[in-house]
Amino acid sequence: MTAISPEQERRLLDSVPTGLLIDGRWRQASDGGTLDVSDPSTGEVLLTVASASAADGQDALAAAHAAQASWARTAPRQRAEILRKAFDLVTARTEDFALLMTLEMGKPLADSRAEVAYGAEFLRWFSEQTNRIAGRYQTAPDGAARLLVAKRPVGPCLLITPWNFPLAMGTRKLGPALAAGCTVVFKPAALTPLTSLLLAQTLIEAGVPDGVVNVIPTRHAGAVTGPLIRDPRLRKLSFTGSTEVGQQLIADSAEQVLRVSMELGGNAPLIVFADADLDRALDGAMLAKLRNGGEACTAANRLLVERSVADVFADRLTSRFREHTLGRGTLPDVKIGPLVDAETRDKVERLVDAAVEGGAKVLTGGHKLPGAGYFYEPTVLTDIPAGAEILREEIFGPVAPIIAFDSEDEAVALANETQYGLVAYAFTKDLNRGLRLAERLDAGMIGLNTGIVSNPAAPFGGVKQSGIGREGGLEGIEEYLETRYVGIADPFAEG
Ligand code: TXE
Repeated sequence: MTAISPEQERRLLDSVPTGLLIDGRWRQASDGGTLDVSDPSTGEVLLTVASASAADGQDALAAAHAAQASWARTAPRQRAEILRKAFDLVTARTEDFALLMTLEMGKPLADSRAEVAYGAEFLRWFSEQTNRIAGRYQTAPDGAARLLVAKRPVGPCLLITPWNFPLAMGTRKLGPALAAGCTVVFKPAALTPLTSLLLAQTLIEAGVPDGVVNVIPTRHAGAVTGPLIRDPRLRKLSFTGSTEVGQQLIADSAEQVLRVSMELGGNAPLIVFADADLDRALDGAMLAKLRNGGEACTAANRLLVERSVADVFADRLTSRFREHTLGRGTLPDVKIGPLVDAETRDKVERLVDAAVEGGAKVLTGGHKLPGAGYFYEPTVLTDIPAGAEILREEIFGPVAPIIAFDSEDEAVALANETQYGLVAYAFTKDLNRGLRLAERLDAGMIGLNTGIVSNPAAPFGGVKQSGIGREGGLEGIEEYLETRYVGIADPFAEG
C-alpha cells in the first residue's frame, strides 16, 4: 500500500465545509468564533472551522423545532430512502471519510475504513427500520374498550458525540433519530468535527430537508448546550462521552424531565480460561485492546487470565504487541496511531507510572514517544498492585494490565468489581460456563469467544454507570419514539 501524499490530504481538507449547518445553510459563527482542528500525529493545525456561540445553538434549535412537524409527517418510505441514499453516498466516499478520520483523530487507515463500514451500516439498518415502526390495536381484557397504541417521534433531539469514533458515533444517533421522524441539533466533539461536517454535507446531498439536521461544532460545549437542555422545545438528549459529563447532563436534564440516552465510560474485563482456544483468545485480546488504539469504551481494560496459562498468555501477547508498529495513521503498515491529544496521552502515562511505582512489571512498552505527536507505546503490565487506579479507571490507551485468577468465582468477582458495566469478554470452550458467565457478568454486552461486540443490528449500551438506553438493534429506534395510547369505547356497544 502506498502512503497518502500531502497533496491528497490538502485536497480532501479543502473540500470539507467549515461553517455551521443551520436550517440547511452553511454559515459562520454569529460571534466570528473559530476552532482549530489539529493532527494528533504532529500537533499541527489541519483546518479551522466555525465554533458555534450560544446564539447559534438557539438558532439551531429553532430550526429543528420549526422543521419537526413536517419531518414527522414525511412518509416513512421517503425517510427510509433518504437514509439509504446517505448510506450509499458515505460508502462511495469510504476513502475520504477514512482519511479525514485518520487525519483528525489519528487512528490508522485500516481502523478508519472499518469504522466507515460500521458507521455507514447504522444508516442502512435504520433506513430498513423506518418502515417497521408500528403500534397495536388491542381489545381490553373486559372486552369493553379498544386500546390503540401508537408510536410517534419524540421531537427535536440534541445529539452530543465524542471524538473516538468520529463517524460511527454520529450515525449511531442520526440514523435512528431521522428514521423515527425526529429533527436534530448535532454537536460533535471539538477535537474531531471535520468528519461530522462532511457527514452533514452528505446528508444534505441525500435529501435531508432544511432544518432537519443542524450541526454546531463548538469550543464552548457547556455554554452552548446548557441552555438547549433547559429549553422546552428540546425533547430528547442523546450523549456519548465521559461518565462525569454524562452525570452533569442528567442533572441538567432533570429541569424539564428531558428524555435521555447516555453511553458513558467502560472498564471491560476480558477473561481467558485455561480451556480456551488460546490463539482465538489472543486474537480477541488484540482486537479488544488495540482496536482504535485502545480509545474505545468497549476496550478491554483488564485482562483476567487463569493462572495456569497466565505466563504463556502474557508472553505471547507481549510478542504480538511488539509487532504493532506505532506511527502516523496514514503510513502503510502502521497498526497503531497517536492518542488523540496530550491530555489523553498524559492520563495513560500517569496510570502506567503509578502502577509501576506500586510494583507492576512492564513486559513491553511503558513510555510515551519523545517529539511531536501524542504517541504512547503498546504496553503489557503484570503484577499489578491490588486496587491500583489503572484497574479502576478507563485507560483509553494501548495498555493491557494482566491479572491472574484461580477460579470462575474469583474471575466473576474481579470482573464485576467496577462501577462500570458496558461490556465483558470471556474465552472458554465450555458452553455451559460461557452461558453461566453471560448471566453472571454485570454488563450490557457480553462477548463470548470474540473480542468485538459492536454490531448495528444489536442493542449497544451499558448497565451501572456505563449508561442509560440502547443504540442500534431493534431497540435503538425506541429511544427516539414516544408511545401514545388512545382509549376507544367498545365499537359494538351502541347496537
Ligand atoms: O470526554 P467528554 P473527553 C471517556 C474516556 C476519556 C474520558 C475523557 O475515559 O479518557 O472520557 O474524554 C462534550 N456539556 N470517554 O474529555 O468531555 C464534548 O464536547 C455538554 C468515553 O473527550 O465527556 C464532547 O462532544 N457537552 C467515551 C463529548 O461531550 C459537553 C468517549 C465527550 O467529551 C460538556 C469519550 C458539557 N459540559 C470519552 N463537556 C465513550 N463512552 O466512548 C464536554 N462535552
